[in-house]
Amino acid sequence: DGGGGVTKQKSVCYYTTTHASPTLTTARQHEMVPHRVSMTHALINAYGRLARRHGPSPRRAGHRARPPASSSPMTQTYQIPPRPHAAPADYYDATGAKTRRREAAEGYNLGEVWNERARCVTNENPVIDNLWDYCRRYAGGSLAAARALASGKYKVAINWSGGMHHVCEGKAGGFCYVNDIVFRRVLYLDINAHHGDGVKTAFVDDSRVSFHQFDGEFFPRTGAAVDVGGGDNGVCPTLINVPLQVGTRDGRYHQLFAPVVDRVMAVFEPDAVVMQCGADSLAGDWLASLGLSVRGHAKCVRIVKGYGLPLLLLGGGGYTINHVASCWCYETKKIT
Ligand code: TV7
Ligand code: CA
Repeated sequence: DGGGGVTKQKSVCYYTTTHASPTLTTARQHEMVPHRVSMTHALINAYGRLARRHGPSPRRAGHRARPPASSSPMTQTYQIPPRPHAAPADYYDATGAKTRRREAAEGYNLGEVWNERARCVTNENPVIDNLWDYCRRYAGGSLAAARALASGKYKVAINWSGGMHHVCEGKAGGFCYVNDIVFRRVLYLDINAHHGDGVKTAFVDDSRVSFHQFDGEFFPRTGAAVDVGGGDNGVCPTLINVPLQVGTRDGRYHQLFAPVVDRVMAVFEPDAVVMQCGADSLAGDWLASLGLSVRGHAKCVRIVKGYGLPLLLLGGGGYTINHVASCWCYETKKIT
């Protein structure tokens, strides 16, 4: 029970993963690794949105941390300790155990692997320092956030360090290592500029909607409008793709977003919503070419919040990092 019927809950539960220092080497090793999330966190903090601190101290924080029973706005930060020079060449298997076996890492699409389509060795999911620690913490934040919603004490939960929507069937992909999105009996909405391919199989009995840049080339190339799934012989499909042209801006985006979401809400009547708020759909992103403004991006969040369901907000992509921090800070402010 997501506790959707309880009217008294107003509070927002906030989790994130930050780095102790923005100058950590890990911050420079990988596109996704969290300098931009630290920036977001610092900005939110600077705006005074994180007035009260709860939960374990950073030393003890981690995936075991439990949300506090308080109903006031709260923060919980999953701090990655500064150990930049630890074990650089170690690979990690699915259980987190270290392995130096190259084949094992390749099987999980980790480190330097041969990419058949690009016909070259790629390293998009690099084995960064403290990789497993990083995964445990961002996924732990999403789990704790989901638990906070399920407890009925919170109406909205946020984890800007989560939203890793490319991980599928034990394979890292597109800068993502552990899928923190896969929950049952919920509506999944994805406004990241990329198609949320990694959650497709897991949400086949639920509902999943991704809005994404689509031109046949853009990573991961999937997500055409005809590619719907689930449901009963094409009736009431549970997987819905909304491909968007390069340069799609606020007006056109919302023209699609509002009615699609409204119809999905009416048909599926979800008990809870997980929303991946990747900020690479903003104009001027370094990787993607959509054209949302910060207000336009936040309007999507506002539209979804308007349905009053327990709502889990996750981060995701976003590669022009000052835009990312502004966007998620603005959304945090608007929702609290
Ligand atoms: C959030 N696009 C994740 C989005 C993942 C996108 C890709 C790059 C890229 C990688 C780099 C780099 C890049 C300018 C862009 C097929 C390839 C083509 C690597 C040269 N610059 C999210 C993943 C996507 C790495 N991958 O949804 C090092 O862009 O297109 C691809 C794959 C093979 C590898 N080559 C690119 O936003 C969860 N990568 C610069 C340096
Ligand atoms: Ca998307």
